[in-house]
Amino acid sequence: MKKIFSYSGLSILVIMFFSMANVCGGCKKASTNSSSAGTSSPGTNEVWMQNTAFTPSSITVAVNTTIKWTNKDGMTHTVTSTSGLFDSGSISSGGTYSHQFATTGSYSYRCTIHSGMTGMVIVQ
Ligand SMILES: [Cu+2]
Repeated sequence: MKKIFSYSGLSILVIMFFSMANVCGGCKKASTNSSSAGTSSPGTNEVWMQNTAFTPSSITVAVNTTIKWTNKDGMTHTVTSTSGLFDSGSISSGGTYSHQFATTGSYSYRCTIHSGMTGMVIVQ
């Protein structure tokens, strides 16, 4: 009787260990997924349209770099050069726009829908 008791006690410990390991594994998986799917900041040569603003509002890149804008908002935005060099047209929620900058200079742009939404690309 005593042997059976200790055996079942061990079984419970083993079961608890594995279920805890599974829970931890699930936690790790969930956090990895959320960090890859919903990263909190734009990557290199990326600009986000988020909360009716360009983030970063000013980006500095080397010549011939392609910058990618991604609309993270639920509303439509545009990426429109104030000098007429580039214009994305309407970018709906989740949409992207890319433009390659082949010449050094400072290029300001804005969203034509939201007047306070401005950004700058500096090409060196
Ligand atoms: Cu906008």
